Amino acid sequence: MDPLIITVAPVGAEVMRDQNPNVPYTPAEIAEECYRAWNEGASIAHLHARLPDGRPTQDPAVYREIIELVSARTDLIIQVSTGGAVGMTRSERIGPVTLRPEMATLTCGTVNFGDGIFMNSQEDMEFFASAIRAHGVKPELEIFDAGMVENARRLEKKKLVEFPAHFDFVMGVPGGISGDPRNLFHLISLLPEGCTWSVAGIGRHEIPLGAIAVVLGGHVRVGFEDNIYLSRGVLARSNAELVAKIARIARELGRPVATPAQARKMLGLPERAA
Ligand code: KMH
Ligand code: ZN
Repeated sequence: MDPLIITVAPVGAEVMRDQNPNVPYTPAEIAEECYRAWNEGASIAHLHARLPDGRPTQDPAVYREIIELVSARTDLIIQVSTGGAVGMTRSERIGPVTLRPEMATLTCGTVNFGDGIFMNSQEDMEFFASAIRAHGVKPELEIFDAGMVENARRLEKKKLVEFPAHFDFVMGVPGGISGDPRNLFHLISLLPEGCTWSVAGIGRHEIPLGAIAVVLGGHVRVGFEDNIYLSRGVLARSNAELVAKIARIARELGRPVATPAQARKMLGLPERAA
């Protein structure tokens, strides 16, 4: 089995410090969390940006600052969000892709997102897919519900994404597919030939679904974007604790953890210049 790619999602767009005081906001704080997560075995950083008061922003200047700080201290694969936050416009959301990071997310459909609606119409998806492609960035196809895999296939038919691609199953968002392990088996069964996949379980689903991915040969995303608890009722002190936990489980189960260089190879990304 290939080594396990661990993605750290250190901040997201929704979670705030009143829920966990360790949530990073500033570029320096986000970069520090990425550095600690890298030390524990993360190989991809799924980045969102925040303003100093914690509000989400897609401002490329803020992303640039985070990326420079992360890349100065680690060889993490940089993956920017094009999801941003519910309610952001397309042109806002695409902002960080103009920095030509190695990867960017591409959500393959609209989904209820708690009380909001995370809008990704066909036209939106084609806009994001075209821009990601035009900038030479590798997409990670975000799947919040089963029909989204079919939408990904439509994008491939239109030559807006290439297969085999890398998918991420986000499971347990209120409004999307639930974190029931049976759903993970179903999603995997829908994947086009040769595609790689990871799972991002929301809240209490994060580690159990991650453990299943470890066994099945998939990959795992952990971090405050998806889950703020280390165990029931115990807030994680850092994203690194969540990375360390899934890395420990992987090792116990006999699955080595990928370095960023190994992850680049598995994902078909060019090597990073030393
Ligand atoms: N914040 C969510 C509405 C992504 O990063 O591409 C969307 C999201 C997905 O986080
Ligand atoms: Zn995200």
